[in-house]
Amino acid sequence: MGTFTARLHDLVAEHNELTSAANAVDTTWNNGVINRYVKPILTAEHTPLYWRYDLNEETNPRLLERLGINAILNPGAIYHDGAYYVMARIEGADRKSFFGLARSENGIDNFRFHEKPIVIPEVEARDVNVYDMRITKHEDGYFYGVFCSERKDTSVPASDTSTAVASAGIVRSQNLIDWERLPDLKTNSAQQRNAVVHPEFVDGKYAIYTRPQDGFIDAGSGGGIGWGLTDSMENAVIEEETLIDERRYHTINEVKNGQGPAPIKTDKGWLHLAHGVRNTAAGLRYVLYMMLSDLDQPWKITHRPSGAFMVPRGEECVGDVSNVLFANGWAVNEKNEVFIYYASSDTRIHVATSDVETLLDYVMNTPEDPLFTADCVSQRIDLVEKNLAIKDSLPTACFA
Ligand code: M1P
Repeated sequence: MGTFTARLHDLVAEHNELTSAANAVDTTWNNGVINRYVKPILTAEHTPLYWRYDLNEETNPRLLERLGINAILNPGAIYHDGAYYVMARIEGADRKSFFGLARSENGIDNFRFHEKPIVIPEVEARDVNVYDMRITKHEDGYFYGVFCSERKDTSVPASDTSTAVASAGIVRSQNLIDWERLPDLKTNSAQQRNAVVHPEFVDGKYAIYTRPQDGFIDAGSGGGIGWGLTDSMENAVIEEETLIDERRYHTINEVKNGQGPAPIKTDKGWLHLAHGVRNTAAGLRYVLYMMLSDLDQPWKITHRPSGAFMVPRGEECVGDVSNVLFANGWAVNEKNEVFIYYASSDTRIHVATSDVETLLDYVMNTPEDPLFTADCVSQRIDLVEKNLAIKDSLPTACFA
């Protein structure tokens, strides 16, 4: 077998084995709220070979990879027509990200990409980079995709080649594949990332979760998760942004936070997933947290369980940007099972599963962070004392 044929055979066999492998619940860890899974659902190596290699022996006799993929992360997600879709952020070796739509029948493995990367039409100010799409199925009938469009900041001296401006780019679609570009979201904030369309009209207007940020992209100077209304998505303008979830000193979102996917509607309120960031000696640490907001007034948070809902674990702790969990997509099926698609350390995508009832129990019955260590101790002692009061009815080993 010649070099080309032998290499092609091996590449295809390895790729096929990877993309067809079954996933399974990780039985080494269980907190009762979610199941984690043994394997990531998507890695850079899962992307189609024909997106990376020139498969023509005449032009690529050594079968070298031409356009490498560095990482796959931060997917938007949706359950649609009986299947699970993720709109993955795929980062090429050139550092630019693009979107790829992958579909799975069961939501936990065997994700297959649509034939080509998704084309995001440009607006006049060209996007230098696009990433982190949130997909919302809106009651107006469209799927909206809101993503970060990053451009060079032209107000800084030419010698500054890294300062960027982030805007919320908006697209809409009826089939998740063909997207119509709408003008970027306009707000009074200098920067806008982590924007998400709320699934229903509020007072006859479109509602958008935002992250007001005044400083430059790395400054982390935003105040928290915001909310605003716009008359139209064809020219989305938010005149007034209100903070609905402020950052607080010595919490998991002390440095910054951002709304994850569009919230899930339940009979108890809107379930929210978000990320919170704090600083450590090893750099920023990104974790996930949840909240519940009022059914009729989604901007009013009614429950804030203390601390993190999910933190990086094991191999999730290490990657291109270590110590990061980020989730901007989840999917709910007819059985109210919830599939949380999260990325670890800006490198790979995983799934965690739960269901609406369990998440509501977690959100409504986990106490809030009392913000002072003495109060945290009292909170824990209350729990201990309640358990000690029923000690005789439980196995002795519970109190070891
Ligand atoms: O590197 C971690 C994350 O950093 C940014 O998140 P945020 O918008 O909250 O600052 C984004 O670049 C995100 O894509 C990335 O995962």
